[in-house]
Amino acid sequence: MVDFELSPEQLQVRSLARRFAREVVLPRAAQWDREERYPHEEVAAAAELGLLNLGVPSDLGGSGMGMLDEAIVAEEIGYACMGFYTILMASDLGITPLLLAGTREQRERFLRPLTSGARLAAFALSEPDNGSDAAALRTRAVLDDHEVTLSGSKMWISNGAEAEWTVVFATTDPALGHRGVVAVVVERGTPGVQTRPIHGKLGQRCAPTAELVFDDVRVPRANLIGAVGEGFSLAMRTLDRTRVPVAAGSVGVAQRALDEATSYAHERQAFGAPIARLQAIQFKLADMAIGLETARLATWRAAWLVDRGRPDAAASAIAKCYASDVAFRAAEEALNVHGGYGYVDEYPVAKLMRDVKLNQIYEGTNEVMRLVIARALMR
Ligand code: COS
Repeated sequence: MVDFELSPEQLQVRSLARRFAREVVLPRAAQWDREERYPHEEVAAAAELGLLNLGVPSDLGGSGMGMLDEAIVAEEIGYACMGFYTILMASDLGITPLLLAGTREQRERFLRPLTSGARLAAFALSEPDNGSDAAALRTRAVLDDHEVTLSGSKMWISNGAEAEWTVVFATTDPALGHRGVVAVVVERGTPGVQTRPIHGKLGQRCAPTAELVFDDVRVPRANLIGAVGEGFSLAMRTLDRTRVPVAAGSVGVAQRALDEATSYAHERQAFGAPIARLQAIQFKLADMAIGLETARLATWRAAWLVDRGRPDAAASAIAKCYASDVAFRAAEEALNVHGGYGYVDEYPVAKLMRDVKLNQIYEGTNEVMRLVIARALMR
């Protein structure tokens, strides 16, 4: 059965997230962007409302949201500020490997503490020399009976310096390819970990990004998540899920672009009337609406599959790729509707475009998404 009606609980979640996004996040987002400032107080406020670490199950003190619920929240937050979205949802990316493969003891130890206050997790897969070819990672993990020793470095890590702990993917032997990969939790403050903030990003400037350098970092073997050699498939299974909220955040940006463009088109006069009367503008708005509606459908379907226990790599990749392409195009068209005003900070559309560019790149580039989709077709 197909049902497009949200449940009363989902409508409640949406209205909570919408109010927070529009009253707290949206009015401050431009300033955070200008100052490249991490919004401590607002992240704490989101945590207070239960909008952080959405996937932590209720038996561990969390919200225990399903993927469609997460998508609903992600869309609302993405509407207000994609950088703020990344702070919140990169934490859900960090907790997902534990949800999938953590033992009861590991979940208690790492997930429960995240439910009090503004505590973040992070996920470290990419490296300075390895992004799309994730199986070629070079960070080394040497295992003995009691400890794992890590050396190497991880790049582009959202929340890397702020997180309470980070799931780090490393190899026990590069010659084993993906079969040598392990996933291990590294807590903040562990000796030998250096964090280097990355500055100068085009967009999402309130979301902190770091390089993490590991110099003979020793953690208990009890921090290994899942079996030795299964780290790569754990990373892939994680991303099959977390690409859905990326799609949803993109849908939020597409909706915002359409709203901003529509409102400006009514306000701006040219040739003796509001430009909203011009078919050239109307067609742009109509194309944005087509993209928005279809991207939301693809996103909700991918979320629905996750919630049914049937996460689908291709469905998530289609949603993430399509929604982020639609959102980038919508932001660009919103800028075109604004003309010269769209190109400066006075209106929010330039920031929408700068911010959403990253959605086409992170959690797997849209080229990798097409690879995932094509491989599913060839099977
Ligand atoms: N779920 C579970 N297992 C998966 C999987 C998935 N979605 N995708 C692949 N695997 C498993 C395969 O089954 C295979 O295991 P076996 O050999 O035991 O069968 C193994 O992983 C290797 O798969 P594959 O050969 O397809 O891997 P590739 O090295 O060709 O890499 C891509 C595949 C490119 C899709 C992968 O490297 C990728 O997703 N890269 C992008 C990484 C990314 O998103 N980075 C962003 C970091 S977070 S901001």
